[in-house]
Order: sequence, then structure tokens, then C-alpha cells
Amino acid sequence: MAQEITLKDRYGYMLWMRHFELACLEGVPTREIHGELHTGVGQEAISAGMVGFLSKEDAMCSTHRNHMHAIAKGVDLRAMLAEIFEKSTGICGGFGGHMHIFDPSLKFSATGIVGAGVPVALGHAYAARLKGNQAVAVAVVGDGAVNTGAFHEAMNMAGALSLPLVVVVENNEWAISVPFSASSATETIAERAPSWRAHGIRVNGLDVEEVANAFEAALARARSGKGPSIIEAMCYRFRGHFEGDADMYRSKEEKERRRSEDPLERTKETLVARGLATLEELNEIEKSVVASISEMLASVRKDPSPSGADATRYVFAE
Ligand SMILES: Cc1ncc(C[n+]2csc(CCOP(=O)(O)OP(=O)(O)O)c2C)c(N)n1
Repeated sequence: MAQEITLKDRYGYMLWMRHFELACLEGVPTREIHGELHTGVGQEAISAGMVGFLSKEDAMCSTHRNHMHAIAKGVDLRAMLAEIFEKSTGICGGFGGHMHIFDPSLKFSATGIVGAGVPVALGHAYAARLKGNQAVAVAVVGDGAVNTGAFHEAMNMAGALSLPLVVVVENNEWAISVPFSASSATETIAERAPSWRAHGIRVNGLDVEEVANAFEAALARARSGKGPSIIEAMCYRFRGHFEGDADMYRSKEEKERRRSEDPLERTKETLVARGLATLEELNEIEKSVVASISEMLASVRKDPSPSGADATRYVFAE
């Protein structure tokens, strides 16, 4: 079911993802967004690499850092932005906020509980098996999630039953202030895969084509009954764990060096070097994305907040 998505299209998605995140940042100092806001700035190539391969019937279970995964699954951008800005027009009526983006019509869900999306995805994969259809379940997690019991249990069951589960691990090397190297018994996450009869691959998560190729192969494997896969996509979180994180645990030198490896710049350079686009053309695309998102944000800001009278809605049976 893969659609023909070109590298230029994927770059366009990366722009939407980056500028969507930057728009969200605007709501923090103004206190339009309460609680912790986690953005995926710097990790765009992973989500953009997943675009175009999933149907409505395929499930995706995401995390606290979920905006770009939702964009990859096709969740409505305005409804998501409204949810993040706590508006009643939001995809969950403004009740969920940024960590709880749900779109049942697309089988997209998120959770703030680290690792907890994997067993939910496992349930979707098992349902697909029972229904005998070609659907696949994708769980996207961070490297901190792979050391939770939920992750191990779900992977074991997926391997035992050869279920159509694809786990994409965004290994940004840090779980808040804990480096992956200090918390994992194995050097990589991909190498753990055979212990669950899963296929494991580590890819450069800054390279959108590498991610897309690995994702397409893992989906084909899952759809043909060959069982689960783990894609470990190496990347770097450009901002603090959440907006407001003093981020003292990563050195200034490390942050500067790793931020200079920007996946958007990398893709732009590839497009120009291959003669697939000119710099001017790509700059024009970026300008139009920035204008569209800024218009969307201005419009969302005019929407109403949920009313106090609705505070207990969905809490008690009506
Ligand atoms: C079960 C559980 N334990 C701890 C937390 C607190 N917590 C929130 S995010 C996070 C780190 C997650 O790191 P990682 O999985 O690598 O994802 P990243 O934030 O890097 O995207 C922790 C420990 C939580 N939300 N859930």
C-alpha cells in the first residue's frame, strides 16, 4: 500500500514537523500550554521516514513526544494544535493536552507512561491476527522505554506468536538525564531482537531515506506473517527533555556539535546535490509552510477553551 513519496515530499513533511513544534513552543511562555511540553525538534527524519506506508487500519501507539508521529499517521494538524493549546476544538476536546493525542479513526494513540504504548500496540497486532487481516501495529518509543518490563513482555509475546508488530525506537541517547550507555546491558537495542525472534536493525535516524527503507522492509515482514521487528533509529534531541528543562546533564560542546547535524539541512543538501530541487525552491516551500502554520496558530488561538461546566464530562457515566 506504499504510496509514491519522493525525497522532496519527505523534506516537506520534515518542514511541517519542525515548524509545528516551533509553533507549540510559542504557547509555553504565554502559559497557553500548561504542564510539560516535549518536542521532537531534531528527530524529524524518523517520523518523515514513516510517512506514506500506513493505512487507516494500521495502528500507531506513541509517547509523550508524540506530535511528529501523529503527523506521520495523518492526524489532523489543526485539531492537534488546538488540543495542545487546550481548546475545545482540539482532537480530544481540550481535555487531553499535548501528551494525550488520540484519533480512534486512524488508530492513533499516545501515552505519557514510558513503555506503555508497546503492549497497546501488541493488542492491535493480536487483533489483526484474530481478524485475519493485513493490518500492522507500530509502537514508537524512546531508548528509555526499552528497559521497562512492559517493553520486554510485549516483545516476548510478539515473538512467541509471530505478531505483526513494528517497534521504532528513537534512540536519542538520553532518557531525561540518563545516558543510554549507562542504562543498557547491550551496546545497541537492535542486537536484543533475536532473543524475541524479532528482526533488529540500527539505522541513522538523521537520514530519512534510511529510515523509510527500514520501515518499509519491517512492514513487509510483518504483513507477510514473519513477525515483529525493532528499528533502532539513532538521533539527538535538540531541546531539553521538556520546555523548562535546564538540561545541565549534556555538555554545551555536545549539544552544539550534535545540533549542527540537522536532519533538515542534511536532506536539503541531498536534494540539491542530486539535482532534485534548487535551494530557492526549497526555501520557498519552507516559507509557505511557516506562513500556513502561523495562520493556523492564529486561528486556533481564537477558539474557545473547554467550559468549567464540562469539567466532569467523561469522568462519570452520563
Ligand atoms: C513508567 C514511567 N516511568 C517514568 C516516567 C517519567 N519519564 C517521563 S519521560 C521519561 C524519559 C523517557 O525517555 P525516552 O524513553 O528515552 O524518551 P525521550 O524522552 O528521550 O523521547 C521518564 C523517565 C514515566 N512517564 N513513566
